[in-house]
Amino acid sequence: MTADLFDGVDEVRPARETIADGAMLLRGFARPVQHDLLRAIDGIVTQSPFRHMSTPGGYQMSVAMTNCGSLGWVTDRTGYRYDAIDPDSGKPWPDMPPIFRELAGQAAAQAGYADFRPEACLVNRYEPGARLSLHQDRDEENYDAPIVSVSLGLHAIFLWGGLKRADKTARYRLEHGDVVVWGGSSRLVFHGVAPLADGEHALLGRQRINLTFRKAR
Ligand code: MD6
Ligand code: FE
Repeated sequence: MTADLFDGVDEVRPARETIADGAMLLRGFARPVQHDLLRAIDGIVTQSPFRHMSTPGGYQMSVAMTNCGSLGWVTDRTGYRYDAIDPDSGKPWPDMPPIFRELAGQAAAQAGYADFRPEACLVNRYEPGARLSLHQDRDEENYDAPIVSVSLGLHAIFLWGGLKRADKTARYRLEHGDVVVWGGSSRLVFHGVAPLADGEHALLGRQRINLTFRKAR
């Protein structure tokens, strides 16, 4: 890792909360680099704009998505997969910005996962009413690496379940700048996002953007 993201702001000690074994919420961890992240997101969506993908069952997702990195997560009528090519542009996904890599690596390290080097970053955009139903992240080839998830903009209610779909869910409020890291025995926990409440965020307006970093292969 290069320079510490918190150089010069040593008084900022992000609060950490353990959600479950292997899963940690780092409140405000991304705030020191919020402007760099937003600038980088603008660059990504210029090359590969947000789009509403279709599920294998034929529904259009309410969350709009794009990706950066050498692999991107896509869904269409044929299923879910990681693909090096953006199906809309026909070109590789935009490169992962260095600030994304550094943030993901430092968040993972804070949560106890050393040397996290994701090659995929899914960028999700929620507008009021958009939601993500309960799911497991299991399109990756192995589950050894954690997933790092960064929340920006309007807050969301994150639903955290168990290893079975029917398990009871806990609710966590994810605010602008919060980072969730999870792996280990939590890696296959069912989770989702409740319908986004309307609001106005000072930097992002009426939306929430979530970045999820993964090692896909
Ligand atoms: C979201 N996140 O926060 C959706 N999945 O908008 C996810 O589905 C997710 O945050 C795996 C790991 C972390 C996540
Ligand atoms: Fe997920």
